[in-house]
Amino acid sequence: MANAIWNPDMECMNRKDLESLQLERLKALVDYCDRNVEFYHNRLSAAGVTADKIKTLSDIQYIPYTTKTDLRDTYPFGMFSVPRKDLVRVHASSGTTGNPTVVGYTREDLDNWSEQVARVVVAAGASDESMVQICFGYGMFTGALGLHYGLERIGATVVPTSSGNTEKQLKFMRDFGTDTIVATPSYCLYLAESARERGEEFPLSQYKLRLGLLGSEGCTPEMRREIEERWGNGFFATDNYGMSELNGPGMSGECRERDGLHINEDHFLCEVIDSKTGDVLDKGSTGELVVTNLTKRGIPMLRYRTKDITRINYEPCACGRTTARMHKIIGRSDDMLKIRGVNVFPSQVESALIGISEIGPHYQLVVRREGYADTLEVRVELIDGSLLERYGELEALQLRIHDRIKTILGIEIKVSLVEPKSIERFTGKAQRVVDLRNR
Ligand code: DLL
Repeated sequence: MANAIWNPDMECMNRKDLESLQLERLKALVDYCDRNVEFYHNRLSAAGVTADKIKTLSDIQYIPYTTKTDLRDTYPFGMFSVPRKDLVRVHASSGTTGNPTVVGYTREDLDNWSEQVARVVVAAGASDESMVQICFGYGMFTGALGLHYGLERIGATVVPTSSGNTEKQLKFMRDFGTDTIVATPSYCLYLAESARERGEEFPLSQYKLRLGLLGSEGCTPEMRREIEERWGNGFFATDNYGMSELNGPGMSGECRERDGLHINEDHFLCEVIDSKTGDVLDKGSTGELVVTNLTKRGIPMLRYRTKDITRINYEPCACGRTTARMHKIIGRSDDMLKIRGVNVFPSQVESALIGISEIGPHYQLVVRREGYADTLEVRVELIDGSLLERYGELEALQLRIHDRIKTILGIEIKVSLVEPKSIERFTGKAQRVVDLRNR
């Protein structure tokens, strides 16, 4: 796989030049929001902020945060800043409650978006030689079309299979010699599993798959190793991140060093805050990521609270890029389960489960309230269902898993080992948590 840089001028810029470009863009954005979006005009006026008050990047702290609730409250187009005829696309992300969040793109936005994705996929190792199967659902979700346009921009051959229809996905992969896959980590793993169910052996040597552009949901290093071992043949999985409110995929992605996700900093100005107090944290601290999309025009985003937990490393990378790198998403502040006062992220449970040969990579966390106490049940699938009848072995395995998870979380849990294939599979983002406390 190639080790190229798509836009060295931007990706390898020295920090001083980058920061002055960010400042110039930030001022222009504040002015633009003030003049074109009533919502922002009101917010900025109430806070006493105008573009000429922004003298340094740290003056961003005077701008109020924007949240998903603001987008929902102004559904569908209340935060758009251009007349509808200037929009060339809309996308939406479906939340679990209330109105979806709707986002709009001008032609210039689509152009910037493709550029951002082009950088991310080239950093991961894709090139104009790549044959890429996009297994994200095409539609209102930003994942498929976002990656599609970025990959076309670099000249890759795109195979837009969309999600689902596993048999056909595998057939095209074999027949076309697909070498790169775009999917969620859980779907990439599921495809490998499905190939084995057709009677193929791990590692899956009938396939030419070498590169995974995986994103849209978290993936622990342990799960990534599992995915790579199943596909075999040097399959190299990379992580990329984004969200529809910030265009979609393309905000950041890993290079071949896989030591953090390079942020497209000329487009995205990032801060890390304490999600409880809203205070901006020192560089390098772990907290909630807040992003200002410096170049977005259809629906501009000032200090958007992502709810994703990470930290940012500003050291230059061995790959030659100087852009800051965000750590893999550790969890979401709203995904974090508070169980008997302890913070629990699904990713912690995942890292405890991977590597135990008797169980598959599918799991679910079920939280209940019994009396006044919260309980956590971790449901895990066995690879061999006949173990359910061998009580001695089953109990020993249950205890081993229990102890591993308990050591990491520090709280009592219940482990249930369940039949193979009894936990629901997802072609999009996997849903790991079932919270029954408020039912
Ligand atoms: O998931 C955009 C995307 C598509 C990114 C394809 C990468 C690849 P939304 O549907 O709006 O957009 O969901 C955004 O998904 O706030 C994170 O919580 C989560 N997420 C996205 N990428 C990652 C990742 C797309 N690499 C929400 N790791 C975000 C962990 C991720 N979580």
